[in-house]
Amino acid sequence: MFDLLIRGGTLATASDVFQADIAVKDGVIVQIGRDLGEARNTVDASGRYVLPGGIDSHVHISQPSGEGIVMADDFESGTRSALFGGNTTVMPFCLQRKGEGLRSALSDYHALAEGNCYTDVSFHLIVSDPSPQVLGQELPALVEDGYTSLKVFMTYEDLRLSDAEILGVLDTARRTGALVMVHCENEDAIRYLIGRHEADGDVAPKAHATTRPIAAEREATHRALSLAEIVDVPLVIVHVSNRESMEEIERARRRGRKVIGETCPQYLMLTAEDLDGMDWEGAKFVCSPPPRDKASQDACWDGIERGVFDLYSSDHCPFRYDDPAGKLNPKGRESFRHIPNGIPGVETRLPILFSEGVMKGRIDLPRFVVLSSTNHAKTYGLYPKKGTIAIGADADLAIWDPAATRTIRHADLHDASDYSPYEGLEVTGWPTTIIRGGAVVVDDGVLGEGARTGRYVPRDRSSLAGPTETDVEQSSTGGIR
Ligand code: DUC
Ligand code: ZN
Ligand code: ZN
Repeated sequence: MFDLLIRGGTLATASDVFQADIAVKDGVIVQIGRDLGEARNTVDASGRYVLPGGIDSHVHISQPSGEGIVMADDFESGTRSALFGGNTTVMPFCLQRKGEGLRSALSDYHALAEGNCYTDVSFHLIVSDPSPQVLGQELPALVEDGYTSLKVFMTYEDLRLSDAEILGVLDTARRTGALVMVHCENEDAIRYLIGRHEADGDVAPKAHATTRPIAAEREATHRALSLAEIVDVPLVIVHVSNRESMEEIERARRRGRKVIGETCPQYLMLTAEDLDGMDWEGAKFVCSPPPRDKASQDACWDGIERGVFDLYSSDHCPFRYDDPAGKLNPKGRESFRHIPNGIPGVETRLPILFSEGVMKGRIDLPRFVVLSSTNHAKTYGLYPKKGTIAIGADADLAIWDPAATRTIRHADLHDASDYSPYEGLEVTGWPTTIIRGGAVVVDDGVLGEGARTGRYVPRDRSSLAGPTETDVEQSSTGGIR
């Protein structure tokens, strides 16, 4: 007797689309085929797609922000929103504050997550203070413990690392097998431009985009890739917004570098014009790097289609708009410089890619699976336990109704922000039933009892980590095969 049977659906993996039933026992897929037998519970998936549960490997939840600023989502609301958007695992960032150790940051972060998650969760680290103690002792021990990825920033006064510090982090990554993600924007150039705009009294939200030009992102991308080449480690370039940065990634790959590229819905769907809203409404779209123009959108779609991008993540980083602790904080009303950076999107990430990508014929279903789940698992050491439909894999599944049409309204979403950047967007296709660890946690749009039982998942080292000599196979475009 199985615990669960999912009958009659069309399954899709990173490589195949086929009709089959799935049998689940003890949270794991145990059979895939026809006439599998009896189960305690059955889900009828006929007329729907059964896909690996989405993995969003780039989200921010309960992250300490500027003074007086509070992130809209905690683990409860953030993972609930993720779940309704077709995700069964999310990977938020645990931020190390300057002077703080990584272990103490992690123990605080675990305490926030414990008992509050609707999806499984696993944590990246943000290293802001790479002291000898952190690089020599803490980080190597934490990689052993399953914290196998970390992010560094080239921008933000309180987070940015110098090139020398980044080299130190990369060197530790090479020794330990950690995978490094980089936020690529040139802080000094941005500071210079902010100063110029403020001197001219040009302080509305739109100036956020003009003070963070493509050249600042492209230069930092080139520099980060060069530093990784000097140390000989792979690199994840996160939230890429434009063609010039994509070209840096492709050039590095042609030099034999292992580079993983990520883009996000905002670079496919928004432009800098959205920051130009009346009454400071443009603040709703302030994120970094900023959305660019139509040509950059087209370039990012091209990168999705051609494999320049291996990962498509939300970069969910939610702040409420009409809130003194959010976008309209007292200083944020005075200058773009004080508007917290980030936008919500964990629930709309996959419906947008499904509708704009699959339904509009830009990508096929296997590529959707690759971008939404499989490559996240492969990149960050969760594969093949997660990210695919296979015997022995966790029964983490999203059942999509390809005929469901919706107009995105924040009122229908499940996060704790007070707006969606995609309000009014019409989409076709929605994940209606979600199975996590073999439990039906969303049943035809209704949250199941006991759904808040997501677990923390320690991770293996990425199969992509380590020096280039121990190369894994990359596709013709240099991405993950
Ligand atoms: N970088 C992110 O990855 N998310 C939000 C803000 C930022 O700068
Ligand atoms: Zn970033
Ligand atoms: Zn982010």
